[in-house]
Amino acid sequence: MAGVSFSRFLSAEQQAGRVDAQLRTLLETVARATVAIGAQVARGALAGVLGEAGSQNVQGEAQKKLDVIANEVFLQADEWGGSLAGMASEEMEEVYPVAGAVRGGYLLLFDPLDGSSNIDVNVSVGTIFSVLKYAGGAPPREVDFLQPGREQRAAGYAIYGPSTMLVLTLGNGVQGFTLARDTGEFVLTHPNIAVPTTTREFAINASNERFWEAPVQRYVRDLRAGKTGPRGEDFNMRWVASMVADVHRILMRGGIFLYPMDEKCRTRGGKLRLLYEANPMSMLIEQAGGAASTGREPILDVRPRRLHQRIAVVLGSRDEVQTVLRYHQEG
Ligand code: P6P
Repeated sequence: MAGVSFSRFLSAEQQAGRVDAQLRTLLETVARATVAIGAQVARGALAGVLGEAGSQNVQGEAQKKLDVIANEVFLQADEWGGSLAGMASEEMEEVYPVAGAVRGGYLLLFDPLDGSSNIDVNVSVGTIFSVLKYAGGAPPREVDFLQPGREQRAAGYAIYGPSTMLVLTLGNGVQGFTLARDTGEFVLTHPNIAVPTTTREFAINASNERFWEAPVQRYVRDLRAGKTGPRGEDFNMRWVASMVADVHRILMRGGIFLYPMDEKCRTRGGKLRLLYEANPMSMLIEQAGGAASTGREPILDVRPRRLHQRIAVVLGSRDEVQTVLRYHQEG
């Protein structure tokens, strides 16, 4: 019911048997961590935290100071809640087993600050998270995190935009919460989000066109041809270069997002990371009635081989994703 607090929502989900006490505690801790990260992001240059941290992450990308701060906030917030056995992050090469004897039954994977290259220019960024089950007794190893996306117990993101929102799925639809800054509480404002089945809006980094595979080149060429082309309709384009912002727009009004395989990123397996970007976003999109594919198979069915594995992503309005798959089948 719109208007209820995040805690009240989780209490109802626990009573309905969709979350247990450990997962509820974990999600409440994650929500609090995103409020803290959002507060740092909102301070921008005033906090002296913009710019480069002078270090690189496991991807070889320059870390922004806020990347590092956001990662620390998540680690500290979630380590002692008693729900986790371990964590993994875009910003950490190895998995992070939770210290201490009290290990919980879940694994938390996250991109603490997705789209961080946008921070210095004050464009929306976000935090993406994914929750997997862990039944082992020993400290978890990388192999314990390598579960197909369909195994996720929860997935979501926070978007730090004009408002801060938390969007979450527990496998029973998608719910959107807006941060009430006066109370610091997330309030249910977008219950049961549904992605429109069709769209006239696509999101892709068009500067990579010459590197795309032929089916994607043909697909985007036909979109750009508009009414005079084979689609017979005009299309609009958006590219925020912040996956959270582009996916949030699609959840709100439909659309298709593509970061396809291209010759530039082929040797790395793609641009976006499977475990803590593509999988959580794909679960959200599927739970909202959309589709998410590598271009050849559902993303959530991919069996991960490495922690920081990358993958091609085509997700959004169901009918439009099916159209892209048809272009791939035509070769
Ligand atoms: P490009 C941000 O770095 C990110 O991982 C996603 O959030 C975003 O969709 C993509 O990369 C942007 O990539 O090549 O357009 O800068």
